[in-house]
Amino acid sequence: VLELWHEWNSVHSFKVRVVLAEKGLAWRGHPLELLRLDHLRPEYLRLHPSGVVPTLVHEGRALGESSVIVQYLEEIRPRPALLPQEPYARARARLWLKYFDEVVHPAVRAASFPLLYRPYLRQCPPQELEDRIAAHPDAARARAFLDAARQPLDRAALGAALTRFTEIIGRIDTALAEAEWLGGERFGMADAALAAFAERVDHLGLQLLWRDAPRAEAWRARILARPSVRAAAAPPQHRLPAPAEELRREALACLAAPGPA
Ligand SMILES: N[C@@H](CCC(=O)N[C@@H](CS)C(=O)NCC(=O)O)C(=O)O
Repeated sequence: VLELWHEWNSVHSFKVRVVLAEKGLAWRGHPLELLRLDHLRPEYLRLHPSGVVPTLVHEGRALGESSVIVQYLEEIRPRPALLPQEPYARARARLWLKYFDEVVHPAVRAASFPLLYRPYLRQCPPQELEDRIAAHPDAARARAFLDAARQPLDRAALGAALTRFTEIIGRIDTALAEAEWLGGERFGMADAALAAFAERVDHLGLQLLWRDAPRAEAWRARILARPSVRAAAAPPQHRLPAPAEELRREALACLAAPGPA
């Protein structure tokens, strides 16, 4: 049986849940709450020493890195295929996975800390947060939690993240001039990864970012209606509250404000 240590509100976990659903694979979930810092408990750090989610365990063996996990799933369950057969098309699908990990995720993180996590982290007893975060193997990641709790909203950083969102949407739109899906003629791994981005943009209440990109906007509607993507979404009891209207407006104002010279 496949077991997945994941967080319902994590985009990397989302990507893996979409692929599991596309392939009709049964899995047993071990949900962690990142804001409670469940991922820093010793039992999880033994499984994934970097202290990030997700981790897949198959036949007693643990595997981290969401893009490696989804390609592993492709190999153990080749049908339906989510990677094209033709080598160049296959390489391009892998480039989308890399783009998601290296470009999309940092932007999602930079927007999610102020808009989704900060309201919760600001309410944590400061000493408790500090004690728990001390176990984080990555000092920069630990700092992001502490800064979100203590520092004023960094408008320039939020504006930069949302500018990056519009660039990502632009890139999706350009790619869709060639085919209906990022994966080509059929839904594929690239779509599964970017579905997590589309879902997060909605969660943040920033749907209007798609409005100048009609092909991407149509893809967003198709992808969010897809059964595997719906199955991957957090059940209401696990879904973090969306940003309050005032905060959402502030975020859009950060996007509109000119960046530093
Ligand atoms: N490259 C890793 C990154 C995983 C990652 O950053 N996961 C986030 C959630 S989307 C996480 O665990 N964050 C916890 C933290 O920053 O402390 C992968 O693709 O699995």
